[in-house]
Amino acid sequence: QQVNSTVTINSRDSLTALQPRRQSAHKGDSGFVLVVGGNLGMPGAVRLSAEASLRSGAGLVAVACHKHNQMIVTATRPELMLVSIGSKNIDNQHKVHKTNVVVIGPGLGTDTWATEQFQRVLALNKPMVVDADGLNLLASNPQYRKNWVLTPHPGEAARLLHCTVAEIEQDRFESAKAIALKYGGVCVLKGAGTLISDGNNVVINITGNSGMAVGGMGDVLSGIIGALILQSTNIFLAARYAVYLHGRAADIAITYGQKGLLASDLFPYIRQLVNE
Ligand code: NPW
Ligand code: AMP
Ligand code: MG
Repeated sequence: QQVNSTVTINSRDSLTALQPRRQSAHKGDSGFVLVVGGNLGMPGAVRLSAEASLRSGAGLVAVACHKHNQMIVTATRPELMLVSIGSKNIDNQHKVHKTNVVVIGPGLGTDTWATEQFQRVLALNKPMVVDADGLNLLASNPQYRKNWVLTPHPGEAARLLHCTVAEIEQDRFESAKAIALKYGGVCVLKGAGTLISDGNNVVINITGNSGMAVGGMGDVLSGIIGALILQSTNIFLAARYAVYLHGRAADIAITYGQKGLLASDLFPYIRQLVNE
């Protein structure tokens, strides 16, 4: 039964997921992603996610991170803006209000600052990608929404379903479905053969390789999904195409073999693929 309900992602999906950019387009047309995370010790996670959104075609990307990390994030990628959610500054409030999609979780941590960021993002009521520590916070305070994509690896999935990693891995199809049904939206259950489920359908991705088993790789995926939600009318399709593209970029990037691949090595290929 599981095999019958499984379909693979093929290149036709890509054509419907991405609209071509109009010749007269301006940056506002391509959409605005806000990436929230980057607690102390983890500026890289939010930096990788934010660049992934830019490289996937977002017109504007802003980061909300711990104030100690703000300089490193923008100094290493000056195209990124900084915002502070909840600040009373009018210009800042305007930027947060204009955001089309929020990615929350990369390097967020689970301390008081992180919890506050998470609550503020939920109150914005925007389409969201919830990854990493955003999922850990969600697991301890479960909520149901239709307009989010949750991107757990098996460890995070086990926290979301309050079970063991072995139980998740024993039936990944049912686990992906159960997360989407419990929390709403779309679940991307990561790992070799990532599964994407909207609670009814489960789709298996066929791209990617073990070179991706390296820190930062999931952070890049969250940014790609954020940008593709902007460019698609359907979060399920956006998630499927983002997972496909992420794995395909890694397949192209392993010219010298799987060991030693970096998450940031994917950026040129992500850009190539969104334009194909
Ligand atoms: P183990 O170790 O195998 O026993 P966590 P994280 C399990 C940020 N990062 N299959 C694993 O089990 C992230 O964004 C920052 C099975 C362990 O128990 C997060 O905010 C980076 N089990 C934060 O760090 C780069 C698996 O889950 C636990 C599994 C923590 O995220 C790195 C580990 O997961 C990172 O992205 C699998 N496939 N994968 C930066 N440069 O700033 C994991 N587990 O505790 O959620 O830790 O994923 O590293
Ligand atoms: P994270 O654990 O959040 O950093 O996410 C890791 C990313 O790399 C996910 O998109 C995984 O699906 C992918 N990944 C990790 N290991 C493999 C593997 N052996 N084969 C294919 N994809 C992998
Ligand atoms: Mg991760």
